[in-house]
Amino acid sequence: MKTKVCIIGGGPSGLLLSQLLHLKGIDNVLLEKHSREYVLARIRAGVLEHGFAKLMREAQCGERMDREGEIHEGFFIAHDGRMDRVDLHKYSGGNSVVVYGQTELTKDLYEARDRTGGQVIHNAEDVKPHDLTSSTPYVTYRRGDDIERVDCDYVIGADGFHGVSRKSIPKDVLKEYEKVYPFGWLGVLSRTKPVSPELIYARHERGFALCSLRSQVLSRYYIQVPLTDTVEQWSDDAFWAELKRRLPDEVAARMVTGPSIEKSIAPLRSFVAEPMRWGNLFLAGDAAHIVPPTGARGLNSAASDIYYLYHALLAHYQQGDDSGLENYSAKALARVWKAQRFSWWMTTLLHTFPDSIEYDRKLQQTDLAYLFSSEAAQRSLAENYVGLPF
Ligand code: RFL
Ligand code: PHB
Repeated sequence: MKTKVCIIGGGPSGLLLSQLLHLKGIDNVLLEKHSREYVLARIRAGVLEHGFAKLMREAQCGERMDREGEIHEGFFIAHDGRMDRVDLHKYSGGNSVVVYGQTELTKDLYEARDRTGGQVIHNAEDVKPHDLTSSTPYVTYRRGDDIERVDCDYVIGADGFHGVSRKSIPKDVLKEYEKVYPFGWLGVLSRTKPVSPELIYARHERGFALCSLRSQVLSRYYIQVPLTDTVEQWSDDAFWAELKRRLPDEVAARMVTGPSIEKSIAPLRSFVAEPMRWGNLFLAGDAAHIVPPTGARGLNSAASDIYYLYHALLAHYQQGDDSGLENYSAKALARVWKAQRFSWWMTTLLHTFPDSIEYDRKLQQTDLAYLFSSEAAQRSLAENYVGLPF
């Protein structure tokens, strides 16, 4: 098979790029290791930057998001027995975020690829990129007993943190930066009315908690747990009791509980791989960088990579201009590191660290007191949360 761009990974990054390129007549093939059902069973992000929402519309995938997603102009931080609101709209120059689940967004992208006749190959096993520094790279994969080959101009590694793309960059070229946090998030999805119309991030001595939502009948809650905990250890009753303990009394009192329809633990990690380009391989999304979910940046950083790559590939194929491809790694990394900084700050501000001393806790309280006494600090938080410009 011959194509222009071979995309490895059918998560939101790969699908969005595939759709955007297709709409401009740039032929591409997408290889996904798992089945569509498997990909759509993952419950992950919920908050989209306004710039990402715009990109979804440009990809002709924004209709359901605009109909069913919720525009949020602020969120709460519960701390020290009180709740303070961050006014995103006021402090970011009129911007907001869209609350719309990654699962729904991925479903919309798959439907768009079906509608426009996209080449999406599922259950592609043993995907391997080859000859990445030549002008004729190719990718092989196995289907049953057959080895298939895709010849292309460029390979896009959008295969997540555990994918093969990043690993095909030689060790002496790739520099990896990593910070692993000593806790994880236990997440529960439940068919219950959300406790608050806007998200609540809660700092509490017992650990962080987050009240989020997917719709007015579907709630998503998280609590910080030790890395040694397992999902089996947490009954629904134990989860609700612990969540309520970490929230202000009046919020806990109006919490509607119910059976969990999904429950999982995600470890928290910060990770960046540099460079994001090697020869004709370009990394995008979780394949190149991971953030702890506290700042809601992960999926959004993936979207900004795709924005840069899409425009770089357009300039190459439409005008023979390679400057976007040349600058991709530096440009994407500059924004990625800002998302890293913001996610690290939010995580450090709101979590209880097992090795923290009294001094650290005082600093967290002071940081929060400063935040809500300073318009400049709230402006900084708001501009990062709604998404820095691409
Ligand atoms: P994905 O979604 O991991 O998709 C990669 C795809 O590649 C496939 N793959 C392969 N395909 C072929 N060959 C191989 N060898 C392959 N190896 C892997 C995989 O099957 C998969 O389908 O990466 P992508 O597309 O870059 O998207 C990134 C986002 O999924 C991720 O950043 C977010 O989910 C992070 N995240 C959040 N981001 C936000 O912006 N806002 C949020 O509110 C938010 N909340 C979260 C989150 C992540 C969480 N977890 C579980 C880590 C909340 C949580 C709890
Ligand atoms: C979510 O709804 O899953 C979510 C929202 C905000 C975050 C992280 C996760 O910061």
